[in-house]
Amino acid sequence: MPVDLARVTALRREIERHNHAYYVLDAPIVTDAEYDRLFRDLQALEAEHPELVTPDSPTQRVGGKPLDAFPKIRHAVPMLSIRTETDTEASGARAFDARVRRELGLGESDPPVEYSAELKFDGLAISLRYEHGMLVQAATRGDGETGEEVTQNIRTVHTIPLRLDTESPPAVLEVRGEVFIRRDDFERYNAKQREAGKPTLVNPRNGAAGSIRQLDPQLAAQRPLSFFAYGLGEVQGWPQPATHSATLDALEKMGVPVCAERTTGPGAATLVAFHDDIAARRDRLPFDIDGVVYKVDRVDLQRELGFVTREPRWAVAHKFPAQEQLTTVLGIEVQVGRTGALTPVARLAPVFVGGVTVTNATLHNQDEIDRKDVRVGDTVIVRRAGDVIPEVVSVVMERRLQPEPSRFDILQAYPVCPECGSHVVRLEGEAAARCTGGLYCPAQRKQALLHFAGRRAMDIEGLGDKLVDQLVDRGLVRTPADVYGLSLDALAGLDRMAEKSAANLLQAVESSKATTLARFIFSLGIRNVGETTAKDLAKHFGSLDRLIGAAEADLLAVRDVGPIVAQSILQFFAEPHNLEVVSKLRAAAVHWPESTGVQQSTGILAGKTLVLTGALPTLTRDAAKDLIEAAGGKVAGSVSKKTDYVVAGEEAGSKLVKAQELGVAILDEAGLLTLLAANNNNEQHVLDF
Ligand code: 5U1
Repeated sequence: MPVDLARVTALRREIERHNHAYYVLDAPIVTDAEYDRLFRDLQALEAEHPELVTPDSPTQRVGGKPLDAFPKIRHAVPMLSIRTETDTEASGARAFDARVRRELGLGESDPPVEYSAELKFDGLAISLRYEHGMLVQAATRGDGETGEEVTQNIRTVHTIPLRLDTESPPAVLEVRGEVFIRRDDFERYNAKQREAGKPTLVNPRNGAAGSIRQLDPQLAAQRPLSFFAYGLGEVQGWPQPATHSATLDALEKMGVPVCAERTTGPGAATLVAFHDDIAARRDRLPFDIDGVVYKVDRVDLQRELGFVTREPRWAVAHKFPAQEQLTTVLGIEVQVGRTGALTPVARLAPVFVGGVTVTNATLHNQDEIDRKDVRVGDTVIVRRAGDVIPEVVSVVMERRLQPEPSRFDILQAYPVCPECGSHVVRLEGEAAARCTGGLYCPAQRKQALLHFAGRRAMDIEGLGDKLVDQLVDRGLVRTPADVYGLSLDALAGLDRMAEKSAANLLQAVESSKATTLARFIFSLGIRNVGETTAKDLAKHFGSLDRLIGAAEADLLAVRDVGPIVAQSILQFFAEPHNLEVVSKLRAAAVHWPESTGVQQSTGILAGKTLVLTGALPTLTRDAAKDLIEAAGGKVAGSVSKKTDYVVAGEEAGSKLVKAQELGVAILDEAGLLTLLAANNNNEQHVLDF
């Protein structure tokens, strides 16, 4: 063999081996860089010696020239369809077994029939023709007799071998199966398309079918298609195994992808168990299926059973309830969540999908409404998979009403919150429109109260979620201000509230009145204002009224406050309902020391960012954080180039490694305390928050 041919052949073998490991086994054995290098070497050699290019070369997977139309192909062996069992319950499997036994003339005392069970993939049926081991042709089913030749597109499917991996290939081997798109590939592809402002695929099934029917193979090559084999067409020169299951095993050995989710066993019990197992795991499978398929395993029995009108008597598709249906959008409303986000919900004409009647489907947010262009009156595809909330997948544009209904805009339809009448805003960079009445809105009540009472906020011990649920559900507390009006009598009627715990709670409520400005600001639950920002704001403004009266420019002057945080603060205090609650809290004697504020922290750690990792010998996380912040420093959650110090304790993990990589200064607890001692000697920064 000439040197170049030997090298080309060796490179192809190696690349195909890596393709199989990567695409079929999902277990790559070389790095992407190494794979790219091999691929480029092969491309270069083929460019130098065009006479060495063969159709089975991995370089031929990238897609050739666009076609005007697909040539028609007559299938040597018709591509049959499969009978569907209409009974979607497990009894459907028993009905199939009973039919098979009757048709084979088996009596009750005869042994059970051996069956093979596999998945019914939701894609496009394809026939692959291998001659002497080489993929020479691929065709769609068409009407079963005649299909369309889609060889170029099929070559771009990486999981389909261009050459069978066997020393003695059959003269002819037609492999039949399904081209489909995995869910993760589908999501990844759509995300990439969205980012590039390009069209997305509606769902994996349409995506697979549309890609194969694409006349431009270069476009098909960009679609993340997969393939599983489930049967044979014409075979010459190959002693086909005696059973269907052994046939699939043999195909798999030749490098043809066959789904691992398959089983073989005796009688209806095997089928029922498989059906139930797959039905329970359907939503966790990496690809969509629309049911399972049962087949008589022995090929001789299959022949004996034969066909009726293009459907074999030896196989049946046992479908699961459809996960997608068409319906109409009767209206679009919003639901206000615990954090104040307004989620648009489509009210739908009732439709049976995924095993239940669906009347609502989430539209997620304004961007999703715009992207799918959903309007009231539209016919839409609604999807319900497992326990996931039903969602509108896409609009059937051909059925849009005329004249066209107008676009739905959340802020226009809901300028104020439907729950509490507070203003609705959409912050820059946020997907959700939100109610600004955080302290007042019934939808946000429980969340707001829990946050308000939290340890790092007003620190009301005993006011946890169970108690908050009861207080809100019984109408005893509507806003955080109501907490200060609770009495022993009111608490006495609550579940699991002994007199002692009621008294303790009231004591905790009383103690919480004396707080700090930073805690109070944090307790308000202003969006994007965490504990550190609350401290920065308290330090900077010194008084609540100065914060409430601050203009955007004043807010932007505060350390680490950017336009988004500033907008959140402005919108919170612009809502009269919130001011009303703040005023009631003050009237209830919630108080804190105020000051004139400081423009710049002067502590020894002013402007420094520290990261804590591992367990410190004496200080808790919270205590260390308090000390650092009191010295003007900031505690961040992750290490970056901007980190000034990492304080590492025992069992410090990846943050310590990262600090070492980036050359960030590392302290232990003693080192931190030494730094802080220097701060304390430097008495100038007495802060009053
Ligand atoms: N898994 C599987 N899907 N599927 C579809 N097997 C299978 N067999 C089919 C079809 C249409 O047809 C044969 C029974 C002819």
